[in-house]
Amino acid sequence: PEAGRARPHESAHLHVAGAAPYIDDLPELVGTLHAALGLSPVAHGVLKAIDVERLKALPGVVAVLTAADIPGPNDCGPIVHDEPILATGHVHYLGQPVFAVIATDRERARRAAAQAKAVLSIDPLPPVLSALEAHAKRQYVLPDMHLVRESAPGALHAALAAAPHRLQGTLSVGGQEQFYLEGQISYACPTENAGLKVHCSTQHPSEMQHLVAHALGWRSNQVQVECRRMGGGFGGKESQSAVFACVASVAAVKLQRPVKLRVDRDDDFLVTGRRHGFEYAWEVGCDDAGRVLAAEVTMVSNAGWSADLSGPVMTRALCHFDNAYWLPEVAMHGHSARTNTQSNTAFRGFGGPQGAIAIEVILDSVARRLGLDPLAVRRANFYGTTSNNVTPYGQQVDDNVIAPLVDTLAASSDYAARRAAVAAYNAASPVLKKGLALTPVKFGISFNVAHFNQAGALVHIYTDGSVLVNHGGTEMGQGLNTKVAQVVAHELGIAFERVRVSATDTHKVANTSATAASTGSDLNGKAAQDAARQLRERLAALAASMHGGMPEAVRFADDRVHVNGANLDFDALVAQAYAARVQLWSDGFYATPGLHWNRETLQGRPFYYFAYGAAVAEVVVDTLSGEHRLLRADLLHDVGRSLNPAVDIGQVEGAFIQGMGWLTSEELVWHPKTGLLMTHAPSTYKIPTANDCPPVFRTALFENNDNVEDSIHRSKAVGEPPLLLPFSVFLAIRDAVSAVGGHRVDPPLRAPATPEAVLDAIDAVRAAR
Ligand code: MTE
Ligand code: LUZ
Ligand code: MOS
Repeated sequence: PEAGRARPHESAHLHVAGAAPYIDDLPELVGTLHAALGLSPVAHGVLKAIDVERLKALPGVVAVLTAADIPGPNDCGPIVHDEPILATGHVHYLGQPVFAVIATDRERARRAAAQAKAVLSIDPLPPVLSALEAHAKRQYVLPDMHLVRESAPGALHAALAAAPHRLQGTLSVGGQEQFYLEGQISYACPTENAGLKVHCSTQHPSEMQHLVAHALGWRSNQVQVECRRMGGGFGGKESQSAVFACVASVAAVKLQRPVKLRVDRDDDFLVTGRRHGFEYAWEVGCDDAGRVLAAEVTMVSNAGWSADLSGPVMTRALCHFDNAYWLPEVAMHGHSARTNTQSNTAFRGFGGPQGAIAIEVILDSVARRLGLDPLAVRRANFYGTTSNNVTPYGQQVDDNVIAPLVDTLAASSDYAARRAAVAAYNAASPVLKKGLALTPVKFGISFNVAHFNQAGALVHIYTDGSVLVNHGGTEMGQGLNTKVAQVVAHELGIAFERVRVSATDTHKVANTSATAASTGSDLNGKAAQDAARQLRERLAALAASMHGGMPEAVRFADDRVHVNGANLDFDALVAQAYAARVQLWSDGFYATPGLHWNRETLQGRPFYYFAYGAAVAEVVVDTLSGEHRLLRADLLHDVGRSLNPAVDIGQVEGAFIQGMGWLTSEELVWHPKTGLLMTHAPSTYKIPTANDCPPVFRTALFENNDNVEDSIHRSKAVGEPPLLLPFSVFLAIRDAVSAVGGHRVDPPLRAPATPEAVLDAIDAVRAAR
């Protein structure tokens, strides 16, 4: 059967040959113009004037757009309408687009836009550049969120006061740049009679259609947005492709010429936001075994200058603070701080990693301060299967496999023996210290905005028996099109090679959700299956009418149709269906059942099911330089019944390395006075490379045939959950630093654990010893 077969990504042969076209590779239409954005050179100020005439006189410049040129509302905020496309009145961060230059070629457009400093008159105001500074000023993009679960009013504080051990701490975790290899790009082409086609590298074509129409003062049916593939999105093209789509579109319509807007890497960093950095203050009460009796945490995210998706990100952070653990009395407070920096947005995990890492560090601190083994403390706190299994937001955890999964991994990775070996190594090694950690993951699957959990698809069977699928999801390298094609081939009993998936296009499937929250194959796979099933039923009815027997008994397999003892060729049956005037195309639709959510109380069932995983990491830290190496990683991850184990293992490995980059090497530094993001290119911003993969890297999928929910072929979403597996790397580094103090001092290690951060933590451990 096709579902469950390991096969390469449908475009892999094109990717490796450089033959997969991205938007900048599409043949340009005659008359195409190029846009570049003029960016605010200050982090905060009052915009007094733009010397447009000076820009227009520059070589190759055809037009200059400012906010005044936007025909509709100057707004591209995805949820809250606090985000002008081009700045007016105030500038809110260094890098904010203020104007756009449209020129005959990209080079000239960029040269002119680079004159921003000379043509903008801005009265500077003091910027607020850190989340804690904004928090102190109570400056937020959204109202506070509080998620509290108490057995009785006041029980949390009573439990904290009565607990045998009461601990407090703080933690700082940095943000992360998506660093998609294909940068943000839109190519807008006017069509006839006030129409527009936009090629946009986006995870959310419907939202781009909607925002472009809004900016133009048009209706949605005038705008078509298409995306064949992205060179990566990672959340960075869920909402933040909008400013590029809107600027290119407004220019194209105004000039009635095709306009392309592609920013270079530096501008991509300066204009768009990324993963929210978080600051935490926590307090827990626990018993002698390290079992948490009560926990309270305050999380402050750096939202940047506007709301963007910061609300749902904070919601997901609050709903993942529990990770795999039963917290009987718990209070969480979330603040989305407004700062004069880029507006932070979705990034793989969407706040989940930021929520869950806090409890992992807390449990590690509990273990250190009580002198217990961190894995024993984790196990003591796992959710139960029949009791102690309700999350703080009121959803019962009824698919819990965390204990058997961790047991399997502890055994296969030889955890206990290696723990002893690491201790022996450290006893004999004064400078190099090894660390080992095992961390679990539980991740909720579904958009935490319930109505986004819907999808549509179209399946066409042509008279030659070939099949074309279109669905609302977008392909960003994650293998969604491969999985959807497998689902359709499986349903029709035909070879995978017969099925082609076409570009995502708002003219084909309407009102789609972002391809995000890891739900792409869950939602679009189900929608495509629904369409294919209708076609199969029509073909079965025809076959039964010709050959006798029950339509339900007709079987489709291996390009053949088995009916009442006869055995037909699929193509021949299709040709007969056409001649019999049977409709050979169908739509399909899916909405995830059973979800409900109260946004005021933060209670309900936001997730259809949970995905689980665990990882063991072993590191060695050089205590003189602060550098570390990951020596070995063992990953075990639950994808239910995998739709495609090859693609899934690639997702797990990729997410692990990407998350490791977030926690170890990717550091964002804003100039403390000017607010310039100084790490705005690969020269200063360090993502992991192939060389950072551990020499021993073992990834396995957990045997779990029992997804309790009716997901597509009982598979589980895989895109984001494994990004939490590299918590093990951060905690292994923490373990190695802790070894410096003979495991008697809890190390104050911040993320990313750069050499500087590791040395700071080692200094603190030595000072406290
Ligand atoms: N994998 C690749 N190669 N490129 C990407 O951009 N994005 C991740 C993940 N895996 C991404 C990726 C993110 S943030 C999400 S939400 C999911 O893929 C989205 O796709 P899916 O829902 O189809 O898994
Ligand atoms: N919720 C969520 C969202 O859980 N994941 C997402 O990617 C998302 N995007 C927009 C709004 N809510
Ligand atoms: Mo993924 S952060 O939900 O695009």
